[in-house]
Amino acid sequence: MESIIRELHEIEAVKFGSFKLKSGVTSPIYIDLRLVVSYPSLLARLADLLHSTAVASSSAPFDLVCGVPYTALPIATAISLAHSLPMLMRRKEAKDYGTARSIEGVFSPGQSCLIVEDLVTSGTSVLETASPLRAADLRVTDAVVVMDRQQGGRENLADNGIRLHALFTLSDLLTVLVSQGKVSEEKAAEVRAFLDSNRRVAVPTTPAPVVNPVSRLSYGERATMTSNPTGKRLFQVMEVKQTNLCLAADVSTAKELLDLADKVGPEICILKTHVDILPDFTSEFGVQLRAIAERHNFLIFEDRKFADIGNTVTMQYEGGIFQILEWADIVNAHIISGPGIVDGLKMKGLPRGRGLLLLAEMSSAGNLATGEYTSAAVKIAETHSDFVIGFISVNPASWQGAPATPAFIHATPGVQLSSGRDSLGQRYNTPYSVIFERGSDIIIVGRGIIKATNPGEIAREFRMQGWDAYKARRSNSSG
Ligand code: 5BU
Repeated sequence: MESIIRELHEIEAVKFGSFKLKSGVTSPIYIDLRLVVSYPSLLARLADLLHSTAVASSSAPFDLVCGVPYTALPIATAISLAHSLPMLMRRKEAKDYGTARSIEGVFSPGQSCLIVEDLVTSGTSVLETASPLRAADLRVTDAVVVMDRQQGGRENLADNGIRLHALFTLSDLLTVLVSQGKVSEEKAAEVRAFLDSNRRVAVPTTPAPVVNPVSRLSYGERATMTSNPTGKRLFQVMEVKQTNLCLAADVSTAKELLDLADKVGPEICILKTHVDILPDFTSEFGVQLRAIAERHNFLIFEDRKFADIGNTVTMQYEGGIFQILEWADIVNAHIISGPGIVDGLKMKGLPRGRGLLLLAEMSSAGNLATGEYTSAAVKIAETHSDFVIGFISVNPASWQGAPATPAFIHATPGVQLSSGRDSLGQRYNTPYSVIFERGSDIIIVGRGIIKATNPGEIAREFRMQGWDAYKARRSNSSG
């Protein structure tokens, strides 16, 4: 330990000054392990020590190793090479092309994965890497780091079922540097005083897991609570097919859409369309899509986002080129124009047994559907619960004042295998976050699936993640 600390000091990886950490805390000391890539023999020794520390303190061997991006990636690679331990890489940003995976590498469910990190303050970065690994059914029980800053990381990780192993602590570092005459007693005292006043840096708050009666109920049980035939059928399809995945089929032609519907059909409960983007739309489209929907037992949702007065939307729903009423089981509407829009759509839709989703929240950055607007959507839904089957929501667990009843379903767009954004304001959460933490029922996934080389395969992964999160939510709330 002493020689490693000396070397880190020699390469100027230990810096004194005033540094703002990721946790927001300002620290008088900063350890910059990114420099280590320039010193291969030091990198190799660090990797070796980290590996032996983790293996010595763990009861079972690890199948895989995964570094927290970015600083720990070369360290994890060095461990992987030296110990023939296969590596995984977690993507930091959501990718909207290629495979759209959040974890790169080969693994099977149930394998154990050691997390490697440079240093730990609150433990947030380790948890951010553990989360998608766990969502992929990997076992994450141990993390090994070069330095524990002794600011709550160990405790925060333990609270999340992860044991922390460190080569040394910040106190060790100070002791060694003082004894070697590299740092004055005064400087060390200043850092120790900082440590004493920042003993527990909290993990930034993530939405609290949902523990309410809705989350205990199965989709099947909720099917019995709604009077709308489409709402009932939707819950039943979800229960029978074990899927809470809705595909946003935003492809460029009707032909492509129908091909995709057939491929992904087995994995989904709903296929969502934007019919006005299809240049080759013909009146046959609805019939063809309904035949595929019947074959694979899913519902069709035209994401039309009606927004006009009641009288106009009756014509837009039924008429024009698209004749949406003929083929879409579900449509949605903004409530900006007031409850008359629901009356108008209901006049046409209810006799046909169709259902309506109200836009209570949106996924895009800076949208205005928040607070009282969201509560107003719930009130309108309640007065029209024969036709309104639920909401487009993003964070229903946090709804204050007017929480919706279990008869209503929540569908959430902005879902990818890792959280992030696109370049035009779309914001992404993971299936686990949407279903377990935010209390929604359906994940709506577009580019996360359609841009993948094998949409059927990636849809299965989304389905499994969404379903696992639903099962986890139910067992979490039944205790
Ligand atoms: P994406 O490719 O997964 O970002 O596609 C999301 C889809 O959901 C796309 O069809 C949007 O039109 C739709 N969407 C959305 O992203 N956000 C919203 O608030 C609503 C719909 Br409402």
